[in-house]
Amino acid sequence: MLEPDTRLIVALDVSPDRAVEIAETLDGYVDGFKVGYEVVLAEGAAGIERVAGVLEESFLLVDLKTADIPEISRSIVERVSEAGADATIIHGFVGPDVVEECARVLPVFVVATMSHPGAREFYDRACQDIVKACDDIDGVIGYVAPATRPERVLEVRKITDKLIVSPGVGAQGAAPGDGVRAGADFEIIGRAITEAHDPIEAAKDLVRAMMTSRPAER
Ligand code: 3DU
Repeated sequence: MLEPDTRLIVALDVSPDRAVEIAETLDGYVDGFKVGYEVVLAEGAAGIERVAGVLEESFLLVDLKTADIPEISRSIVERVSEAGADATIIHGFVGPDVVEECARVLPVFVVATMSHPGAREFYDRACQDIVKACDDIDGVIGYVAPATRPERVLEVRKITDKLIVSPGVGAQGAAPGDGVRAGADFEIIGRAITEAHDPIEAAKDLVRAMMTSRPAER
């Protein structure tokens, strides 16, 4: 299970070889890793298996932002599960039937809204409705909400007691701690670590910075 400790999930949007290397080095130090299309398009499910294979302690989240009809989404999640993922990410805008079907197979995080500026156009308007519609679904373990707009994290936190994972720190402009201070349990950080000269030091610095701005335990 994903337990908050460092509160850092590292997004490994890098080649499978590099993903394995960073995962091996930071396993047990960070709470989790996230892999997605960079790894899967390079090596298919085998790329996920390789990363899962080196993790002894940290949680593995597979992020394909699945957004198809229920049957197809379910079969995608089945493959992701077989490859060794502990959880996966499903878009919320597709509706609770898709989320429910996927959550029968593997624990899921639902995207409530996204971190880029364009998410204001459409996704933000659906954010509260998505969380309300998905919160009673067994297998939904949490939501993705943006550290770049902490007010959205707050909005999600008011509705749910489930986990919130928050991307947008570092390369996208949010500061370490912006997500957790607004009520997220974890921050998902990619390029600020994977593109750093020393990813281990970068991860440690980010965790220190997050700790100093942490809210009281909930
Ligand atoms: O910007 P970074 O390099 O720290 O990476 C952020 C990761 O989080 C990346 O894998 C991206 O796909 C994911 N993500 C968002 O950035 C924004 C979202 O709303 C959802 C996921």
